[in-house]
Amino acid sequence: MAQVGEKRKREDKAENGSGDTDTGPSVPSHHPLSGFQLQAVLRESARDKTIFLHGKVTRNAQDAEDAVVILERVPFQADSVSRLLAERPELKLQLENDIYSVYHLNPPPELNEIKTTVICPATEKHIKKYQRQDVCLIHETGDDYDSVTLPFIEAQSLSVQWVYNILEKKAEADRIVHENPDPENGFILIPDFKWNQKQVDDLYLIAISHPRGIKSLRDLTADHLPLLKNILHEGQEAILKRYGLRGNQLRIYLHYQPSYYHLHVHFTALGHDAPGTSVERAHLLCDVIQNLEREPRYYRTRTLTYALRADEPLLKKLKDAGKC
Ligand code: DD3
Repeated sequence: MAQVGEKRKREDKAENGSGDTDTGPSVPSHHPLSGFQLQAVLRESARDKTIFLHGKVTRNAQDAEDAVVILERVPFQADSVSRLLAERPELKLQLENDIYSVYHLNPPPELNEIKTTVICPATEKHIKKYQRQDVCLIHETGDDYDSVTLPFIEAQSLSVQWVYNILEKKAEADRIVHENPDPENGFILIPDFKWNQKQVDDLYLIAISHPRGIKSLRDLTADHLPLLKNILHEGQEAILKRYGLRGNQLRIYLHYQPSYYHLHVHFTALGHDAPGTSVERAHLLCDVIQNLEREPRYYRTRTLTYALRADEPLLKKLKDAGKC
């Protein structure tokens, strides 16, 4: 498995925005999972080797906060596993039959990493997001967007503070892979949270646009072509330079609906089945550019199809308005 040839700087940031009052030494307030108590298993997947947990944590002595904790086994790296095997690791035999045998191998700690994502304090929305749910397909016309979806998005006023922190270099500044600083046609390319950056097989970066106020694919017009082309071409070039993957080894796309309403483009390794690449959600950037070149208001007017979870408030709004 190919590895990322970059030395990664340690991130020693305590980006603890909330509730960090001094409550004395009784509860260690520095550990992000202090006093973790499981509330519920939100979802698990044996295939993906992930589990999503809802828990309570007590980062300060007074009150327990809701947290979502995501645990994920990380991919293997050829060189570290080949070193391990060459060192004659202890193998516990499970079964033997003809030329076949199966063992338990307990790896050393450095090969036993569990990627741990913590969202704390987590809102009811975060907790719901990771619960399994029925989904329902929506065909949203341009008018549906104007009359239902847009007012809904605006009423929600979802925070994209973390995006602004990246754009203003207040967070993750040392992780930036490429920046075009132009306020109108520029962007920042940065590894997505979902990627541990240790192997390019599951490479996942996002390009975040410098201009603010472009909420999603729906807002794009021919005016944004220079920005989109910069993202496509400079993004490919930067990834080739840093990670050695060519443009034809990358899946470059936007989501509709996106999970946050600030224009961003996903770059994932073509060989990796990244989440969110289904036909009802992903729109290839090269197609988006072509469509806008042919029809400047293409995404303002066309019907966009996407799936919503049965419990999503937007689905209820669309149903109430008789749109599905
Ligand atoms: C998010 C969508 C948002 C849980 C999780 C992620 N890449 C991020 C904050 C910083 C980031 C991302 C929401 C939030 Cl795990 C809930 O994503 C982020 N920084 N996707 C990077 N580099």
